[in-house]
Amino acid sequence: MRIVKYVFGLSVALMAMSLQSCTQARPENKSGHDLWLGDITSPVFAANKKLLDNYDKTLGDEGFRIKNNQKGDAVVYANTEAGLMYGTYHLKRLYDCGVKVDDEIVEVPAYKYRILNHWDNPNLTVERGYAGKSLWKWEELPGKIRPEYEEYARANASIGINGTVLNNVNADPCMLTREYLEKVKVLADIFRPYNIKVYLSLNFAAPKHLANLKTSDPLDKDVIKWWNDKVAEIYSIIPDFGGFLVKANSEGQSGPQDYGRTHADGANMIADAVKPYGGIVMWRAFVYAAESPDRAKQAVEEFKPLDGQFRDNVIIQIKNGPVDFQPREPFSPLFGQLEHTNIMAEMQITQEYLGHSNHMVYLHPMWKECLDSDTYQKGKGSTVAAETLGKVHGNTEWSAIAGVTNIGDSVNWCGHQLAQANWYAFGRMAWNPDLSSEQIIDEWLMQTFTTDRKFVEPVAKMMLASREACVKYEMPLGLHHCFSGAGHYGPGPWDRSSRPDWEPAYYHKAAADGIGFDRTSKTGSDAVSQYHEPLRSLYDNVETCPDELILWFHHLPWDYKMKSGRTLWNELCYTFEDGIQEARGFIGTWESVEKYVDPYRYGQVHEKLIRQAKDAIWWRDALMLYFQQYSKMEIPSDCTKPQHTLDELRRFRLRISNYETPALDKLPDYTLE
Ligand code: GCW
Repeated sequence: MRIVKYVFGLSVALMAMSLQSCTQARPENKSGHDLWLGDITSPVFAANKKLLDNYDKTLGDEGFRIKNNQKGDAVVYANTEAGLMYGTYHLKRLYDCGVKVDDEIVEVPAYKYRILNHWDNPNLTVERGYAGKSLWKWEELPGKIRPEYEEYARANASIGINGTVLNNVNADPCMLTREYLEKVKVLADIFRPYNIKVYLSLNFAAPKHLANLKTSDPLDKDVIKWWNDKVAEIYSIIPDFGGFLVKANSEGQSGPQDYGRTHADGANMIADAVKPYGGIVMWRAFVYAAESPDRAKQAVEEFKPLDGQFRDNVIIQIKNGPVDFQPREPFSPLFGQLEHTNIMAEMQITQEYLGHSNHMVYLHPMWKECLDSDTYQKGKGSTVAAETLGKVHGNTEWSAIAGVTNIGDSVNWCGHQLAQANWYAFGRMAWNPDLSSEQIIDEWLMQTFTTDRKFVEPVAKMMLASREACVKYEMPLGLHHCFSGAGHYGPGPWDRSSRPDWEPAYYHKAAADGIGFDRTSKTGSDAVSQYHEPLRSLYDNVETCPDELILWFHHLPWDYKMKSGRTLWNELCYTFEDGIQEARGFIGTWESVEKYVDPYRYGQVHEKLIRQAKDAIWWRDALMLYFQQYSKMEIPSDCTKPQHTLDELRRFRLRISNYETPALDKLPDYTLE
């Protein structure tokens, strides 16, 4: 049995119910469109909604205007039903947050394509999924329809998401079979009234797998025909199908390079097939080869030479950082390297490297840091946001942003009671990348818990500090990818793997002479040169490189003197210590607001915050005791004492797959006394 589920607060769930009742009784208006009325029982939704008689260009197809009428009631105006829906949700949000409509409000979404990526498999596992199993019960579809499908659509609509990729980028070819397309159709039909389009990840070798063709070469005429026919079939079943997401020639996935072709050849073949139907192809830039000396450089090396060769309905989907969703990365330099190619950012909402659903980490500050970063491609102001919005090269009609979801079938949707904030924040950011982290978390807390400032202020402060705390206890000073290979949960700086670039030592490079990845121009991999000036020099010079990325770009001796005057070794120890203390502090903050939260949610969060603080010490113990073998230096006596020896930690085995988060009682023993 499922207990009460909160989607961005019970209030939105209630809103969702009202939406359903009103969509069932939509009268026709004279323009021939359906008129979306909203909930007639709630005072705020007694407000009028009005489709505009003449198309208002400033609002476009999804924007809205809210104005008070003479009686002082708010009225939502839009060109489309989607606009009315977004406007009504906005009004609801204002109402829930106690904001009165005085002046006219005009809202238009920034990104055209605001898309969730599910890494869900047909067998119901979710790659890097920490909230139970997949929401999509493929074996029950198309016959049985779960209420969650529509709840999901409403929650997304309330934050402006307008597309969803249903399956994992490590794509099972079966998703393109008629059998599965009939299942996908059911979801597409449920999502359509909420202005959400369905997309699929495709397996590039599908022609071989599904039709026994001898090849999947994108220039082969039978292969091209197969894709054209397949796409025609898809659109005959789902007329507004959005298009495809593709992971090709990456981590064992097939791709055009298997046949001596380029990413452009592959992407264009699919793009040509979907073009007549208005579909798009999101082609991922997450590619790297095991033998490369610096994985961080590879996306630029592969995609820059292809600039200008992609069809206009191809969008290159770039992870925020050049390596892989680490708690802090510099922005991917590819955002500033293409001129004639559409690009979009891929953020990770699921916390693969940020403590899964055991840790409370509010991610908006991390994404905003990326979007606000200046690439300097066309001088100052060429931010990642401006690049991906198409403002730098004038290709705004292809602006897009993707978030790898943290949604599963767990009762609270995201595994941690506070992790819905990240789903919410992603949607709000895709709608308006200028919104501050403060505003978004405030909104979410007020709608989800209470508007009482005695609750909202301390909890917002805690959540706003959480990402930086996680950086401090998992990757101080830019030290990246020290994760255990077991599910990327917890530390494993000593771990070995089948590929060098899957081993932490490839990244930390700890040795007697120091630590860090030398990416400088003179002695290192020269990854700095993929950044435009003034960043190139800023990162290249150890004196000017910001502390938080110093070990990302430099290999430094253990006794290197930091800007603080401390040795590098001590700076690492004290940064960890700050992370540990901050994580401990979160427990106290949460305890101080106990009376504002129901016992069920209070208890769940409390238990996890305790584990988070313990994990922070575990991270410090593992990394610093391991590095101590090389540095031969002592952990300062005013830092938290290690609770395990290096040997004990090395012997500890976490047995989890890539589809789950560890149970709290399966983690190493730690005490917070
Ligand atoms: O971060 C890595 C993950 C893989 C993932 C891959 C990708 C879906 O460890 O699980 O595969 O990135 O983004 O393709």
